[in-house]
Amino acid sequence: MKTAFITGASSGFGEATARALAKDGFKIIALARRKERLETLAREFKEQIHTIALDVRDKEAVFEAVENLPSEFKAIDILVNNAGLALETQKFDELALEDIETMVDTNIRGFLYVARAIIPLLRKQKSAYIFNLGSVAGVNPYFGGNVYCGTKAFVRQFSLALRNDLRGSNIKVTNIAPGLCKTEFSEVRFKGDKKKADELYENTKYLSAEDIAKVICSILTLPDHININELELMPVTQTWNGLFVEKGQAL
Ligand code: NDP
Ligand code: 8X3
Repeated sequence: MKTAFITGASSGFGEATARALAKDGFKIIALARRKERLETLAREFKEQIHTIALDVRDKEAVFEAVENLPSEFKAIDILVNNAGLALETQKFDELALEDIETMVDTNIRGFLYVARAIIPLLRKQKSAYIFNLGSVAGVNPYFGGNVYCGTKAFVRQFSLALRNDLRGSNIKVTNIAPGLCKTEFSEVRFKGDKKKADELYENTKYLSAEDIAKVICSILTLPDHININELELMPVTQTWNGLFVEKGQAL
């Protein structure tokens, strides 16, 4: 039985991927801060799931949890490094310092702590897989995206560069870069303003968390010699906005 370590497993992509892989017979290590949410998963999948309630920004806690994994969960085949968030859509110079720090500390530092703690375990396997959750925001610099776009550009470039370091190891790495997808993401971004979050998804078709889980599961069925470096996906309703030109600006 293979084992997947999934961060952000209490909601959205992480939870959907945990469910999909558990249904496919994987053992799951499900990590997030909200213990109650993880316990719901654990009740459903019983001994197939080990839960870890912690904040990925807590370096010591991340390394300690990985060090103290139960022996039956120590052989990790798949890492889904997914926990992350965006906060607000203000201009960078209006953004609260605390929000800037939370995004950088979660999407970059916490993400790296998890990768650094898990990769030595993946190296012990005959073959293994890392899925990093990037975003279309990593290549599309949209208005109000500033720090979030930067963190996802980091995830993208790190994912590609990591492939070099893992040369010869049979560990694959894919940067998954989704577009508009309805999860808790926008509610978190707008700090609980559900109305504002829902407006984004009104009268259009968006991706679902289950769509992302399907993409991850289908990549896992590909022949061993194929590495998908990056996979960008959007709903068919979403396209790019083009470059912006300011009219009437005095120069
Ligand atoms: P959700 O808000 O639904 O899920 C985010 C998950 O991350 C939750 O399980 C949350 O759990 C966890 N998380 C957040 N901060 C921390 C932390 N400090 N420590 C541990 N866990 C944390 O969002 P999505 O599922 O949509 O997002 C998952 C990833 O995909 C993110 O990296 C996001 O940036 C990215 N993404 C999302 C898109 C979208 O449109 N939804 C599109 C492209 C990329 P808890 O609060 O319990 O800790
Ligand atoms: C989430 C998608 O376009 O809101 O990464 O940044 S977007």
